[in-house]
Amino acid sequence: MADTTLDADVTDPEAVVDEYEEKLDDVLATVDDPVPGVDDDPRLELAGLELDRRDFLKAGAVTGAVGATAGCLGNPLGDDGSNSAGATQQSDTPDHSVPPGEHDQYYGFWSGGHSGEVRVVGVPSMRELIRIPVFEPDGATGFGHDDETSEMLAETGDVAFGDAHHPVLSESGGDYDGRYLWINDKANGRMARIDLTYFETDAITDIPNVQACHGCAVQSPDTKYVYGVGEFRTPVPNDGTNVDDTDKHWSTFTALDPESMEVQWQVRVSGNLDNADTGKSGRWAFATGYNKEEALDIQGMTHDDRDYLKAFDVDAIESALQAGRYEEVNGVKVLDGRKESSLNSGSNPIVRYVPVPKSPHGCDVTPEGQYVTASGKLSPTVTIVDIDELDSVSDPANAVVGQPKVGLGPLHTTWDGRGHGYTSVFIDSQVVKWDVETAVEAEKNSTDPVVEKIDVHYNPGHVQAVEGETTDPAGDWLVSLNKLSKDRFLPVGPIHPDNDQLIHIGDDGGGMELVMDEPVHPEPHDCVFVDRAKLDPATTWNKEDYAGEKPFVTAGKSGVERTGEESVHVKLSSKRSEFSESEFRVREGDEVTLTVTNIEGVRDIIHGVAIPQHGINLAIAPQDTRQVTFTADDPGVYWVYCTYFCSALHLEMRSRLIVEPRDN
Ligand code: RUQ
Ligand code: CUA
Repeated sequence: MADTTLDADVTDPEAVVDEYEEKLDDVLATVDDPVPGVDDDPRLELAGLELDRRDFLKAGAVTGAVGATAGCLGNPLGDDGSNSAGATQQSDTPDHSVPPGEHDQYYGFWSGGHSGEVRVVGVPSMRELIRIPVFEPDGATGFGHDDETSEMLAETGDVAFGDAHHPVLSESGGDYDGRYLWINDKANGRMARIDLTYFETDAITDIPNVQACHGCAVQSPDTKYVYGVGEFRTPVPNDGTNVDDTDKHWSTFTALDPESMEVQWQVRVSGNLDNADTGKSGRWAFATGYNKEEALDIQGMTHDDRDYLKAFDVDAIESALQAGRYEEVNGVKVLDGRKESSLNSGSNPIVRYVPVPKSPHGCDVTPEGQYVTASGKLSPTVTIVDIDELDSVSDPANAVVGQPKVGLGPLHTTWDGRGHGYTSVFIDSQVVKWDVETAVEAEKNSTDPVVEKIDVHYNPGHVQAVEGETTDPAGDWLVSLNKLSKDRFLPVGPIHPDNDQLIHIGDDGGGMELVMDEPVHPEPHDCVFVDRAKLDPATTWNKEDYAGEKPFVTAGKSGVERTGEESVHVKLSSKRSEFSESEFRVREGDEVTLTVTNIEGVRDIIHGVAIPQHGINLAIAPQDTRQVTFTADDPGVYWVYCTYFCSALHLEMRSRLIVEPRDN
């Protein structure tokens, strides 16, 4: 096997960059689609610096120079010297500002990458409204601190973090219905659901047979399934057997039930899987995949000039399930969807393998549902597949109906509902707008379909247009989620924020317009937007929603109840500005279950419960009840205090935990 590791002795920064560039050039040179030529403007404008687009990542070697000019940039937007604030005041510039007291038009849900959270952002203001913890505990909201949420985390892996990439919203009739949002955990093969009434994670599933759950999609139009896309190939079961027999290593495509969050079926495939989307009619789900070579290193994974877009025929899969043509593995029905599988040999294959240029990444279906696209990553093209053709062609390759050349490093594509695709191109640091029908009519590798390119700063991953994943995109705003911010913000140490850029796309005649930069905590991958009219979040809890699971503790029902020789149940109610008990006594060594209800019915009035030296931290919203269990090991007096500044007497909102020595 060829040596693919970097030269261990190279430490000179320039040499490291050169080596990276050479390897990238090698990989790109083997793509059988030609790389864009000299007709493209290769220069990327950076104030005080000129970089060749192809060499853009070399900018890492000159960050000192960029940093040195950061204080006098003053011209981040255009030649007219306007900055983003000035630009919004020009009458012909789309106004993204939302005055004090007014609301944004859209909710945006951002994945938080390895912060394991989802962030809620108002669009177009780009103000972050709140963060919803999903795979990691969060002190601010008490998630993962109370019994219920900490047990949910513990039972689904008990790992320190999750890597959340792709938020997807529940749909009814092809439109967002405001019920749920799902998000994957790439690091641990999990899928989580957020209840959009309470904006809280209410379920996590640890998916069997999957190590890295990457892509995420719901089956349009009515959310019949939620899909988790297993990326890494691992032995199944992964218990030390078959470590070297890579034929017994799998990537699987998983379908979960949206309500029960239980796995319904899995399809194991040839090669691996990456990102996903679904057709609009309910029949098809799609996933890109790189590493058709089933290699274990980068050189092997990028060896062949073709990979596959995989088209999963849901009807055929359900028929095969009904016919019992599955194997039960770790409690899950697994269908063999590999290329040579007997389930793929007849006239009704469960997976069609559509050849596309090597290592495709983004997988995106057009709003009306006619085409699915695979964005090239290592090819400068986007491959367009006609979904209806999948049924009529004998060779899936013939379902490819277009392949516009958009630029270097295409990653993801989104839609404006007016017939345009917008593709992020990572290496070129641009968002490229192209015309879908022109692309279908044009020759492959034509640049004719390209309508416009806009520079972004820098190296975009996902792009998302507002409601771009519905059948009826709003078409006014687009966000480019850029991985690197470099010179855009005050330097804050070596770990920089990413840069989300808001771009107005509502004026086809006037062109795309960069409106603002938004620094973001690492590392969002993807986002999804929904018009505010389609969500109806609660402002207080409805206690009926947890009746039978947890008590609603009023002042009259509060107190200490001994439940065993070494266990007590402490019940408290809370309101401004007191807990119902000014103290509660337990004995050394007791297991203490503490149940606290916030009896207020007024929105915004949250009470917290913190107990020093016990790690206890609850946040209780109006009409909510939270429970936590701990052991009172150390005799002494501990002040219990409210953590949310709830009233003028908030500091006085206290109680005392008294742990009496057991020998007394
Ligand atoms: S995938 S950009 Cu999960 Cu592109 Cu991150
Ligand atoms: Cu209740 Cu502060």
